Amino acid sequence: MARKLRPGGGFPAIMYSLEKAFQVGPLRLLKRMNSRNACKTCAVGMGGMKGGMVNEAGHWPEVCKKSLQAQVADMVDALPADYFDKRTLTDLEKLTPKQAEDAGRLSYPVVLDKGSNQFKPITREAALQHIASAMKETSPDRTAFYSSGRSSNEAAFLLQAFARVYGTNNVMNCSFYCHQASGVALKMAFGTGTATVELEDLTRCDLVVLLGANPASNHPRLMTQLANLRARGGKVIVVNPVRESPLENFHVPSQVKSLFFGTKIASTYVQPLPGGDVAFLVGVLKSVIEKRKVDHDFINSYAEGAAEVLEYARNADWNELIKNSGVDRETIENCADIIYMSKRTIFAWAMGLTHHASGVDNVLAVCNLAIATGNVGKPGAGLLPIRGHSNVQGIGSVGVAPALQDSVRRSLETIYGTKITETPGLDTHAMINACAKGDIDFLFALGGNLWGSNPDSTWAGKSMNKVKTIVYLSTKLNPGHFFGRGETTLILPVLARDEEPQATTQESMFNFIRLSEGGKPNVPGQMMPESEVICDIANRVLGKEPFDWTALRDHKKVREIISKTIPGWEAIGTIDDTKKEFTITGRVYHTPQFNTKSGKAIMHPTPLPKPVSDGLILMTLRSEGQFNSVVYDEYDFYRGVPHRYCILMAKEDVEKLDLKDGQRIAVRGEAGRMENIEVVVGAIRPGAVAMYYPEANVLIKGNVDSRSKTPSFKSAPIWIEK
Ligand SMILES: Nc1nc2c(c(=O)[nH]1)N[C@H]1C(S)=C(S)[C@@H](COP(=O)(O)OP(=O)(O)OC[C@H]3O[C@@H](n4cnc5c(=O)[nH]c(N)nc54)[C@H](O)[C@@H]3O)O[C@H]1N2
Ligand SMILES: Nc1nc2c(c(=O)[nH]1)N[C@H]1C(S)=C(S)[C@@H](COP(=O)(O)OP(=O)(O)OC[C@H]3O[C@@H](n4cnc5c(=O)[nH]c(N)nc54)[C@H](O)[C@@H]3O)O[C@H]1N2
Ligand SMILES: [Mo]
Repeated sequence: MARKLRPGGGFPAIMYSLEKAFQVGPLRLLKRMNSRNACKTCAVGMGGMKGGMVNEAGHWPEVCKKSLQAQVADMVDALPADYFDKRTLTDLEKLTPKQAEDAGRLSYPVVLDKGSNQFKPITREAALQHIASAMKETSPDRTAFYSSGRSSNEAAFLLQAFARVYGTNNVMNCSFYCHQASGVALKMAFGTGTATVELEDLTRCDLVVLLGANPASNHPRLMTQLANLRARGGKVIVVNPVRESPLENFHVPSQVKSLFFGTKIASTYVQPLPGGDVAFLVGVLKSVIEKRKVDHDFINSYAEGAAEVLEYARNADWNELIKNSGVDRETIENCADIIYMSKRTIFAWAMGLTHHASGVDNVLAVCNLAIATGNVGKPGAGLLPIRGHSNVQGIGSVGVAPALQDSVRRSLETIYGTKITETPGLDTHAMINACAKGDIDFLFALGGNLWGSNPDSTWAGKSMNKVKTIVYLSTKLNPGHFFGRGETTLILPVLARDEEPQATTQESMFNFIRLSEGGKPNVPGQMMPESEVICDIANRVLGKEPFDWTALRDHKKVREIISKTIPGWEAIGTIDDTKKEFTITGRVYHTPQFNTKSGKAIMHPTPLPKPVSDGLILMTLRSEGQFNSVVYDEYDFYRGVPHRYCILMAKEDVEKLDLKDGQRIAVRGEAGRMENIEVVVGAIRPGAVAMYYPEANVLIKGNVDSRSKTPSFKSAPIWIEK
């Protein structure tokens, strides 16, 4: 059966948006969409003080179906008051991610007591008291604090400051499972861990190299930028083992011609093996060297480490590069031609590069190529990690990470009148390992689905079950609340940031700080602002001396402290008066002056990774109908995959294994097995297969990159069993 692959965007996107609008009322939705709040979905950064449908360059209207989807999800009715009375824990464990999401908004606190099989409503006072007692009963090194990327900078700053004053550096965010490899590599190469370009640079470049990213589903606003680039005669090289049809042809809903006829996006489509990017990029560099097109003026003046990296690429064996990358020499050379002929190239990437044991090398190889071709440190060229959650970058910037910069540590010590421990904090994977060993008594999660984001779900669940008390601050239910439970588990309902009584701020992937003015709650209930919960607990645990935490319920005061503590964030201290959103200083490089000691960019050798399997390699991906572990629709519209329990395979592999399209099989991985999986023949290269995250996490072992500590979610060996 031939799959119906669809181009991206267009009328189906518009129809979907209308359908969503009628679920909650079009006027009510329009009002929310237009409110002055940063978009809740990805980190492209829409909204803020100019209104929800304006982008960072001031362009209106910027609407995206994902943004509508997330908005509608927060506007649905509250969970019924007797929801938990009617369901035991055993019943709740049977919910699919979609059923948990569809249950409604959390609007009252609940607790799962030790040994109980039933969540029960609890008063807010009792819940907060319970949390404070649990923290007082244990020692700080047996506690851990996690944040997802949807919360505000204010709540995130409070969380990490509280954890540190309490006495631990076990503070981490979802980044360890996301873009950590980008942060590590960019820091090694340029001295800062974020994008070197701003949104406007995408309007100035003539080539985008898009590696391991599926923006049609995950960052739809970027598709407009890519379509505009093609319209002005520029090129797009896509590097992706899956032929994502919207990356070939996209119908931009806000552009009439494109809406009807579509816009070609990829001018070149390269399909490497999963994990083959280092070899591909070294191959491109080798070809640039062989054609004598290295920008020697640039590297002589502005780079270090070039000799070794160029020597390594020059000596690399073509056959090995071809075999390791899975890309033929002609294609590699063709990409090299396009890149050195371009005047201004932006290299953009997402999880296809970071979710590997060689994640940091992947990103370093991108940096090397950008430096060798002089494509960084000037307008319209540079490096662009396409970030995940809408405020994941801000949450890291304000200190929700195990390691604090020395200057930040010293500022915190002065402000809070206490010495901050120097015991190194745990990364996310190490923290779950510590749970497995029984070393963690108290775990606090500001949003997210920590259980669902882990590799080896069975291990993650068993490990978390050993924790004495786990606290979730959440807006909606997800299976992580049930499988990622501790001996005692508390779920506190919180307001989404466009429902908050006070303004909050967010940071986009372009280092731009936005102000969100907040709003009214969508449903009646006991939801609290995240910052208020944190201040209340801090007050109960640490008392009023030497520092009064209740005073920090005022976000303006928190912003004042952030402005004095976090480098480059000075302007946030006056944003309430000026209303001026701003770009963090010292991050965007329009001149070749970098943040390293010498001021030069640094190239690093990138050895080829050992292939994980000579059989099938599994990548776990997002479908068109999900946001991370939250599933809105079971069907993956663009790829034509009917439901989430499928494995996408190349025709060649299906024939080789004597399988048939539509056949049900079992899939075995290093950590577990999944039964009754449907084979779907699709546009994926031979040797690579794809399944959906988070369900497929039951298959994968946590093989982490030694530098970023990120699990190899996109290169796991698997075996098919009939
Ligand atoms: N609607 C929506 N938006 C989202 C999210 C969402 O779930 N839904 N999630 C948000 C978050 S937190 C993140 S991090 C981003 C994720 O955004 P993406 O990174 O775009 O998402 P993924 O589906 O994980 O994978 C991206 C692509 O990488 C390719 N790929 C896999 N392995 C390799 C490889 O080895 N090499 C190369 N070159 N490509 C490979 C896959 O085929 C896939 O097309 O999106 C954010 N935005
Ligand atoms: N196999 C595999 N595993 C992966 C990935 C993969 O591609 N493959 N991707 C990884 C990546 S990139 C990431 S970022 C992680 C995601 O990890 P997380 O960020 O931890 O998970 P999410 O699924 O985004 O969290 C969803 C939950 O957040 C809560 N929530 C939503 N909005 C708010 C809010 O405003 N405030 C609060 N307090 N809570 C809110 C809701 O309860 C919702 O159910 O997963 C990682 N795991
Ligand atoms: Mo992410």
